[in-house]
Amino acid sequence: MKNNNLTLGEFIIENQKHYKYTSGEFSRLLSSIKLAAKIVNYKVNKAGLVDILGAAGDTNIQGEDQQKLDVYANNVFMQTLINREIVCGIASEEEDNYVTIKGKHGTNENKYVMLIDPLDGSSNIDVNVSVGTIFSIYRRITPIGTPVEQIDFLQRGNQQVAAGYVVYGTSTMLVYTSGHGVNGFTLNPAIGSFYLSHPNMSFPEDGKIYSINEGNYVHFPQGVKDYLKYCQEEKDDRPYTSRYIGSLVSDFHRNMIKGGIYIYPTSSIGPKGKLRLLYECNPMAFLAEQANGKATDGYKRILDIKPTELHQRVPFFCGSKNMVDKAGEFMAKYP
Ligand code: AHM
Ligand code: MG
Repeated sequence: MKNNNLTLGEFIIENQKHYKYTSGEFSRLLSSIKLAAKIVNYKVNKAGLVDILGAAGDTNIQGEDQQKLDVYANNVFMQTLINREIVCGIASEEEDNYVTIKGKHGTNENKYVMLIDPLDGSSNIDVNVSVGTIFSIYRRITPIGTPVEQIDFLQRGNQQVAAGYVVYGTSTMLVYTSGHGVNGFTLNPAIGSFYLSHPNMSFPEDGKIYSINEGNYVHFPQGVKDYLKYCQEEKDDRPYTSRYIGSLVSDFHRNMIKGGIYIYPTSSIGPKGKLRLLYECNPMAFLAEQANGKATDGYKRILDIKPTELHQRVPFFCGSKNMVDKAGEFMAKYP
């Protein structure tokens, strides 16, 4: 089939041949994510019209205010997957603990766990800037037929079966990998279908964009400060361009298309960084590597880190290979 007019549903069926296990469970899981994404998209697009803005009053486990749309997106993704009994467990950035799903006959027969950041960058909602959903899928490691355990979620990122994001932007896109490259699908809102619009997405090896919250400069480690000075130096093809939306999915998406690096380092005010290994860094790192890019914590590969807790934070350097390598050279001077 030609790529023209290929819908996400058709693409998933066509690509079933890549999957080692062809029970259809994985395809149905992707279809459920697609459905939940459309529901959240509808609500996000209406955010300015209805009284849904502002903090819901709750505080999530990281001690941050939850916006109402965070809560909504979390409920939609959780309920869609729970009702369809398609995974054996879900962990969400918005929930303290993972949720066990027993499956159709209470027999725990499903084999996948999903981790999700239902609405990343939610501080951007009330100013009409793009937000996103990030998801990550693993095969469980505890035996089928038993309830999931925390170790099913604390797997290294290199064990991911699939990962992706939805960006609710000027147009809404779903971008995912199942380990065979990265493909992007754009939602046609009139019809409600995602179409393959960006086949085989790939980071340019080099880039000229750096994305970091420079307001925190004084708090950054010396390696990061030195790399930023390098980006700003007038030499060769530099200075680079600074672009920071403050919405990881959107910053990543732009950098993948144009070439660039995203950095959320440790700092004196956030000694572990801000981003969560399981819900944000691992899925984005898997996508980056599948798209010819790279992701490290400044020193080592993100996907090789052994997680120790569900809401663990790590520093994150992600994007065009040569840029991540160059930043790594500066970091290596201060081990
Ligand atoms: P969130 O999960 O609470 O939305 O936080 C993650 C977001 C990322 O999308 C974004 O890149 C970063 O936080 C921005 O943080 P800061 O405002 O500190 O630059
Ligand atoms: Mg987040």
